[in-house]
Amino acid sequence: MTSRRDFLTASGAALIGAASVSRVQAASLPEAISQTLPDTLPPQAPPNGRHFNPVVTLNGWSLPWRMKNGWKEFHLVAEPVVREIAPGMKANLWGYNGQSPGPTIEVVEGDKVRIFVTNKLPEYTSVHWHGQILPNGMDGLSGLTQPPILPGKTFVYEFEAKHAGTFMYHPHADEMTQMAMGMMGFWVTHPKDPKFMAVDRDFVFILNAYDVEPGSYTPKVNTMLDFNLWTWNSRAFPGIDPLVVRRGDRVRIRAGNLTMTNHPLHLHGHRFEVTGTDGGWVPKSARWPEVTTDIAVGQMRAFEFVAEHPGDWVFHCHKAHHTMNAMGHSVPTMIGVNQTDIAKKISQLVPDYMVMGDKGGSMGDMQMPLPDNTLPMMMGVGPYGNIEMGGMFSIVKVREGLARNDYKDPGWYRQPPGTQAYEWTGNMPAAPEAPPQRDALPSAPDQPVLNIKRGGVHEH
Ligand SMILES: [Cu+2]
Repeated sequence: MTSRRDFLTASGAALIGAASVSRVQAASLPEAISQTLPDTLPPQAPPNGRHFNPVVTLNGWSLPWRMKNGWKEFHLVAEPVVREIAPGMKANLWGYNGQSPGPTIEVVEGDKVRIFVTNKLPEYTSVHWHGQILPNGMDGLSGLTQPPILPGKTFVYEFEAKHAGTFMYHPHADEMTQMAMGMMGFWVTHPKDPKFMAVDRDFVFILNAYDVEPGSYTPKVNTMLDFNLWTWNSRAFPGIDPLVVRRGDRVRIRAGNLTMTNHPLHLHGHRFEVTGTDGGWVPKSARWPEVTTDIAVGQMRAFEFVAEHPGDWVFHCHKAHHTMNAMGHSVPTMIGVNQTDIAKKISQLVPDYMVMGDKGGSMGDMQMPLPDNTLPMMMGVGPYGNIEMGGMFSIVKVREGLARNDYKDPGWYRQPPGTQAYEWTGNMPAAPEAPPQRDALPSAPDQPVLNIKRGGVHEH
């Protein structure tokens, strides 16, 4: 693994000699930096080019560049990677520069950007710069605007980053397979004026999803809707880092949706406003207060709030099955069903059979034998017990007096005395009873029992 710090030092040294190189030499490939850990790397001020306030990629990093004759040059390598989805589970994915998703690309409005894309996949690919206004031939549509990038080949994309905002990149070649395998990345074009839309903390992540059968390592690439791992930057809770902010900070969160369904992102304890959409910034007069914002397929959203209230505030997709990990959806509802007798009978046939959820779930407590390389459906342990969450779930940790660049997990919040829910230990009043029925209801005529099976097509 090459650390970003090492690279920046090395590229700084290389730049000293860069002024005198010829155009021919300038056409040499920039170093392809790789990162193999799923850690959130702290943001670093740009070493050259126009100044900007860098973003924080959740469980990810931003790609270093080199300046060459006024061009900002990046080198993406499309390749197979191993991504830890959460501690206890790894997946064989495809991505860029050692990771899925690939590194975030950060440029400034007006930058001339040159991206070298080397294909180390076993099949052709291309890169589409989702949301950018650019020349048609740079749009990355394999077969339409360019030939495919064959295995072993390198293509060059060149365009000006015309508009500040939130973008993504992903292949437009064998798209269903390549996106199901994790090929995608975030792109932020910062405003020319670093004071415009300035925030104290700016977090970015991609909403993505996988279908990895429990016990296996490679996603199924023909799945259309029935995914079983709902992830942010190819991480599932508790593998997603917390969003650590200082009380009083103005915080921006940007998310882009490359799954096949929408995600209503919900934040506890604060009201926010959507400040950026696919087409750019939302004027102040057109914003409204929210605690949930839905992000449709293919969309990017930026939203902002002032972190006024200290605490551990949950931030998650509000689709309940998107805050669960694999194996969640073939389980029947068994609330109120006494399964003791049936369990005895079934266990004669299936020795490992267990009773599930007759008191309403408690899946976080179930001691189920799991195959290797899978995550429990609901996990994460908090200061008061199981959190019983997975998937698209994290915690915004608002704390007093953090340093500007401090993103370290501060641990659990301690609620001040008198501000936490508590157990009632006084007397219970007698519950009122309904008066006895005077007339029994007329009995219904005999009718055939309809057995209507719910579902058919399930939306996920
Ligand atoms: Cu969701």
